[in-house]
Parts: sequence; C-alpha cells; structure tokens
Amino acid sequence: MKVGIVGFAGAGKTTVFNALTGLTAEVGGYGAKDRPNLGNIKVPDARVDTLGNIYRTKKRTYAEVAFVDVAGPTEQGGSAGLDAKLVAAMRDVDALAHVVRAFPDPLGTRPSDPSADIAAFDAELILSDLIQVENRLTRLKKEPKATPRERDLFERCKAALEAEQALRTLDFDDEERHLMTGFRFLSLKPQMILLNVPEADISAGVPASVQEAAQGRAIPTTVAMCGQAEMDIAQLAPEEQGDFLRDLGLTAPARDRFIVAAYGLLDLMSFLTAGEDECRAWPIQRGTKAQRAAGKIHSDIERGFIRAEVIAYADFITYGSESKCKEAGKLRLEGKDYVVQDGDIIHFRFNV
Ligand SMILES: Nc1nc2c(ncn2[C@@H]2O[C@H](COP(=O)(O)OP(=O)(O)OP(=O)(O)O)[C@@H](O)[C@H]2O)c(=O)[nH]1
Ligand SMILES: [Mg+2]
Repeated sequence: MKVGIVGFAGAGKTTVFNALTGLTAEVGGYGAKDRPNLGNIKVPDARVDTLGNIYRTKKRTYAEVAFVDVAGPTEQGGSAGLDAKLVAAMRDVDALAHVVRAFPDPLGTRPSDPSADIAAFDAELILSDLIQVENRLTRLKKEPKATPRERDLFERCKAALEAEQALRTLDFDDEERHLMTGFRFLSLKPQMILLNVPEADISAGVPASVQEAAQGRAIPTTVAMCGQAEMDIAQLAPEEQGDFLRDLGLTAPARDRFIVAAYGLLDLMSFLTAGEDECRAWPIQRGTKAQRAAGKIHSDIERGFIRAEVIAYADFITYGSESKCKEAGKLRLEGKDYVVQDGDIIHFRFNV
C-alpha cells in the first residue's frame, strides 16, 4: 500500500513522515528540495512471528506501507492550484493522508484553522479532477466511437465536482470504475486526516468540530498526532519509546495508530502463508476471492489457480501443525470464489 503524505506547506508533513517512518528527512523549507521523501514501514503482525517460531523460519515478511512526502501548495483557498509534480505524485498513491496543522504557526502569522484547511485542500483535489473531466468530455465529443455510457459517466462526475462534491462520495459500478481507472482521480482516492496537534492536546484526540468538518467532506477517518514530539520519540531505541509515549498519554506510537486507521480506511486485512522457507502476511481488501488473492503472490498462481488449501489461524494454533489440522478436518479445500478471511493460512495449488 502506498500512502501520500499531503497537505499545505508547513503543516508538518515531513515531521509526520519522520514520526511514522523513524527516518530523519530534513524538516522545514521543503520548497528548496526537488525530490519527495520516500520511506517504508512494516506492519507488525504477531501471527507472522508465532508462525515463524512454530516453523522455525528466519524469513518473516510483513505487510508494508510505503510513504511519499511531497511539498505542499502554499496558497490556501484554491487560488494557486496544485503544481503538476504534486498532482503526479498524488495520482500514484492508493490513499491520501492529509496532514492538517493544529499547532500554532512557528512565525505566528497564521492562526491554525483545521476545518478550513480540510475543506480548502479537498477543493484543490476537486478542481484538479474537474479540469481532467472537462478535458475528457471535450475529447469525447469529437470521438465517434465514444459510448453514451462514458459520456453520461463523465457528465455525472462533472456535475458533482462543480457542486464541490468529491468523486469518492458517488457510487460507481464496475464498468464505470473501469472507464475511470486511467485517470486516477484525486478526489476519488480514500483520504484520511492526520491532525497535527500541539503536544498538550495529544491525548484529547481529534476535537469534535474537526471530526464534523472532515465528515462533512466525506472523510470519516481522522487521527490526532503531535508530529514534533512523535518524531522525537520515533528516533529513540524501541525499548525507550514506551515511557515517553506514556508521558504523552499515549498507549501506541503514531505508526501503529496510523496503520489501524489506514487498514480501516482501505478495508484491508491479511492472509498468511507459512512454511520452513518463509512466513508472510499478504494484505488484501476484505471480500477478495481466493483466485485474486493468489495473484498477490504471483500472477502465474492466479492464472493457473486450481484450489486453495486453507487453515484458519486460530485452528492452526489450537492443533499446532498442518498435519494435526488435517487429521482434525480443519484443512479446507476451497475454490476460486472462496472469500478469503483475515488470518487464513493458505497454500495455493496451481498449474501453469
Ligand atoms: N510546534 C510544532 N511545530 C511543528 C510540528 N510539526 C511540525 N512543526 C514545525 O513546522 C514547520 C514545518 O514542518 P515541516 O514538517 O517541514 O512541514 P511540511 O508540511 O513538510 O512543509 P513543506 O514541505 O514545506 O510543505 C517546522 O518548523 C516544524 O518544526 C508540531 O507538531 N508542533
Ligand atoms: Mg516537507
């Protein structure tokens, strides 16, 4: 999963990026720098550790979240528009984490206004999509092969965007989604708010007024963090982090709180593969069928899918091994349409 850390200049994106990744990218004055900051985190999964211990496997592979932190627009209120490089970087991600400043501006010139920033940034995404939709409609008018279906779809998008509605608020069927894939619309992407609060406010969470503002923009997922303090904590050795988190009134670091929120936002879960060579978690969207899930491992396994041999994680722990699960009738043979469940330990049979 690739997440874009986005938001207005000086909202603390790079600080938050450091807090989430434990890296030390230069904070402040991004504008001078040309390249985005890139970083990965592993998603902790105790099931992978347990399976690794049972199989005595050294190679344990966790799901990963990749972050890209790009410079933000300076103008608020939509007058400047988003620059092309930023738009390109945002199109490339699976989800947007919008960092919103709730701490006092270091220069003291602009008071923080999270609700206004949430709306203003969404307006930028909407404007960028509207330009694309209008261009597409202009081209469709000249294209003899264009279907009414496609024209209707983009007209519907245009009407919504003109009414300042994000595309993520509309319902699309599979065919419509297919027609839209190439555009990678920004306002269609799942978005969450990372409210960057002063240290003193961290344990209070996201204020109701900000939650309402986000919900009003169809952004139900919000996380409060103090970029500055949590960046400092993320630089410490893991065993030292606990005390500092407790001092802030937190039970888990920003990284863990973010992962929970992002998995919820994207409706993700993991199936597992286990063996002497490797124990591994594979993130997939809830509702994914076995054949599609196999494609996460390799396209050949999806193409040549025969069946999935499935053991629920809880059963594996109860019986202790694959052979004992088999004896107890806990190893199931499932076909391509089986809906994979969180924690399924799967062995795919395939033929290419
Ligand atoms: N007090 C306080 N200051 C912060 C916090 N997070 C960031 N800052 C400060 O705000 C300024 C901007 O932080 P950055 O992380 O560089 O902001 P940015 O969003 O990456 O900015 P651009 O890359 O220019 O768009 C720096 O001076 C940070 O030290 C915070 O949680 N509290
Ligand atoms: Mg920055």
